[in-house]
Order: sequence, then C-alpha cells, then structure tokens
Amino acid sequence: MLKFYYTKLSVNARRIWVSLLEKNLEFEPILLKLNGDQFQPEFTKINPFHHIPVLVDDDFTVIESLAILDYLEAKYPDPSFLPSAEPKSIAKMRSLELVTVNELPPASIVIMREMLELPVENKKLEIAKKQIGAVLQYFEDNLAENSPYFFGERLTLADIVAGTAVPSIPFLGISFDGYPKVKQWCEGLQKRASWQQTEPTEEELMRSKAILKAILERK
Ligand SMILES: N[C@@H](CCC(=O)N[C@@H](CS)C(=O)NCC(=O)O)C(=O)O
Repeated sequence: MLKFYYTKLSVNARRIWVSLLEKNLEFEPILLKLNGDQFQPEFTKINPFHHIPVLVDDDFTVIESLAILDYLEAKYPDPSFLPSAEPKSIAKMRSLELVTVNELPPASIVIMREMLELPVENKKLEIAKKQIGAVLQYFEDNLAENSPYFFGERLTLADIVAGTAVPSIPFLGISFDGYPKVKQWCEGLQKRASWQQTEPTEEELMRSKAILKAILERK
C-alpha cells in the first residue's frame, strides 16, 4: 500500500493528500509533527532533506510534492488531472503550479514572520504583500468567468496545487477583494469533500504556531 508522510498543516503535503483522495486511492497516512521528528535517522533515510511530503510505493520512494503528483498521475491516470496534451495547456498548467510553489512561499514566510513576532524589515513586508498581489492577479487573469477550474469543467493539477495554497491567503491579512474570479474559484474548490477533509481547523492552526515559529527561526 502507498505510504504518505505528511502533516496536516503542510500546504506541500495537502496537495498530495487531495490528489490521493480525488483518485480514491488507498494509502497509509504517516503523521510527522515536524517538532524534530523530521531529523530522526529513520526519516532522513527516506528524505535526506528532512521534508514532507514523501510517498513510498513498496520499494520506490518519491520526494518533492510536484514529483509525487506526477508519479500519481502516471501510475493512476483515472481520473486524470491533466489538461489536454496541447502544448499551451501543458505549459499553462505547469506555470500555475510553479508560480504557486516558487512565488507564494517566500512572500508568505515574510508575512508569517511578522505575525509570529519574528524580526522582519518593513521594506521586505511591503515587497511580500505586493508579490502576493501579483500572484493573485496572475491567477485572476488565468481564470475564465463562471468557470469552476482553470481548464473549464476539468479539475487539473493547477487547481490542486494552487487551490490548496490560495484559500489560506486571507489568513495573512490579504483579502480577495479585487480578485472576484479567484474568490469564486476558491469557494467552489472548498465545497469538494477532498478539500474539506484536508482543511486544517482553526484550533490545529493555533496549536501549530510554536512548531511553525521554530521552523521559520531556522530559515
Ligand atoms: N519543495 C518541497 C518542499 C517541502 C517542504 O518544505 N516541506 C515542509 C513542510 S510544508 C517541511 O517538511 N519542513 C520541515 C523542515 O524544514 O524541517 C516539496 O514541494 O515537497
């Protein structure tokens, strides 16, 4: 059976969790608290970079969330979360995934540092807020009016990757005002059972503060 190493507060793990649920796959969830357990030799043997998520499929281990999503797509293509094989669609999907993983986290981390009362320069904070605005605008421009997903009626990895990260942006104090298509898209995704099942509760978010602070202090 597939083994999925995760923690509920990890946006990187949540995209895998949603994909496993949407594909209706059986898997064994293995919870890491990230309170130091990620540095234990049993885990660093699996991922030398001490990060979750990790997927283990018998004797095959996959690290890096986007690689795990690709593996799941290739091995379990039904239902498929790929758009048509048309070059522009593939490029658009990849761009949306990569903007989410490359542009959002560095900016979010700056704002989270401020929220957790860690030192951060005002200038960096302003740049981070602008960066998140630019990401939201990029998503807004890539969504069509009255379309539930980036590719019309078809749920793809673009929705799974961006759509498990973007709904938390208001917690950073940045509203969706001015991004009506993003707001509607998030509301639609959050109605899906897979999103509801993987959504951290407010209590879990509060409890994770100290762990998050310790991780950000190391960065
Ligand atoms: N690029 C990696 C990032 C994974 C990552 O940063 N995971 C965080 C949780 S969201 C983690 O495990 N942090 C623990 C640590 O840094 O020690 C991916 O996409 O899988």
